[in-house]
Amino acid sequence: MDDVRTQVAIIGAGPAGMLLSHLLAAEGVESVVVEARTEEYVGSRIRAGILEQSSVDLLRSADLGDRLAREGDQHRGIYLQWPEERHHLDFVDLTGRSVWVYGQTEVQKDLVAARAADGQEVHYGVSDTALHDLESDSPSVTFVSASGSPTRVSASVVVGCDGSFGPSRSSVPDAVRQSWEKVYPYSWLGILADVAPSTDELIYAWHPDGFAMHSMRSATVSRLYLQVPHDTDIDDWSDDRIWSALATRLGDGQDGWSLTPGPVTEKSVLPMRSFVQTPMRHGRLFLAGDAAHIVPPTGAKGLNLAVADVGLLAPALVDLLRRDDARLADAYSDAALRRVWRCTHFSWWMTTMLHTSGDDFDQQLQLSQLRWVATSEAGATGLAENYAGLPIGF
Ligand code: FAS
Ligand code: PHB
Repeated sequence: MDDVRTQVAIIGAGPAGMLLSHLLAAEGVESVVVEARTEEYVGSRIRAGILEQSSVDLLRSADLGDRLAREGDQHRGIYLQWPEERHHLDFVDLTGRSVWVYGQTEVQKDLVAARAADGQEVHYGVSDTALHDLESDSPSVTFVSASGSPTRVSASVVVGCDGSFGPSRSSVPDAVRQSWEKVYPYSWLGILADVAPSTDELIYAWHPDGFAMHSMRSATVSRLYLQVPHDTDIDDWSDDRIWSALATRLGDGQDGWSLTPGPVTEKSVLPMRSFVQTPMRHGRLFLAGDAAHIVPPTGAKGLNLAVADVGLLAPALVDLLRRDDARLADAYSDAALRRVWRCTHFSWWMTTMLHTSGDDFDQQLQLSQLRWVATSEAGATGLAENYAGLPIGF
């Protein structure tokens, strides 16, 4: 067994794990990151597209904002749409905060580059990851390295940043663990297309056929989504069928607006669920990001919640390990969960407001909600405040 000693053992090299290692290193706290996949695989996953103000502020404060400033696209707000109507919500006018289009793949690239420059130890391609002695002062993580070597990382703290299928969340004993889950009866069919966006800012569209969204990744790459039944087979959706449904639901031809189709370069079906597990700390194990919670992507909160968790956890671990001050660490779970539940509610609200269920009464309520949010400053401010992101530590 190869033995490694560090201060913080981080499981998962996604945005939560890599950002945590970066913030800890900036305060002189060492970590080792272990990751089941290859660096290339982790970096290639097409996921989140929107950074809220709080995430941008944190990345900038951590010297991770240079390329974001050059290549990110700052948006003032979004459009809400239903047949015959499209309304712009201006988050800056309503709350003074905005959002950025900057894909998770770009955030991951910036994190990987920063950690490499710093000489961060990341073990990619590991297997048989296991957590040990989490209720002692000397917890550890064991795994088999990509080269086949059984390895133990001994640390003062273990942080599970291993997403919704990693071993960390189940390492919290059943006796103290509580979880909530809601599975939605629909999924998102998402495409990437090599075509300039047909809109300047995101369009969230309610339509009797189902929800649709027009997002983007750059001036030449569009990202679009369709509500589909949750057991949808992607092979049933040709590119032509996808573009035709997007045109219908996004209002092609409405008020002179048209959707420009283009070559589809990636398509996938993303199931939608809400999941929260408490507590986000047990003994010397802390959870951050998808390891503790999952939100449907309608509120653009998944990545931003992971960033917010880490923004709370990093200073807590620095205080614990550098100053022997456990107050922030003891408060971490409750503090993180306040935002987790706020974002879980917002993501559920956006999802149930915009996705059709076939129930006519529900559809009347949805249209009434949309009209109220689009025309009432109070309603619009409520959406804007949640979408553009509450200050970290809310
Ligand atoms: P991640 O899942 O990114 O990272 C966890 C890492 O842990 C992974 O790399 C995994 O390989 C590793 N791991 C797991 N088990 C391990 C083990 N046993 N040993 C070692 N490593 C292990 N969010 C949005 O805001 N908008 C979106 O549009 C959106 N789309 C999404 C689409 C998909 C298909 C998915 C799955 C998620 C999407 N999300 C979206 C949410 C997503 O962005 C997450 O919130 C974000 O990746 C969270 O980051 P992490 O917590 O780091 O988890
Ligand atoms: C995306 O661009 O992938 C995206 C944007 C907003 C969302 C979800 C996904 O709510």
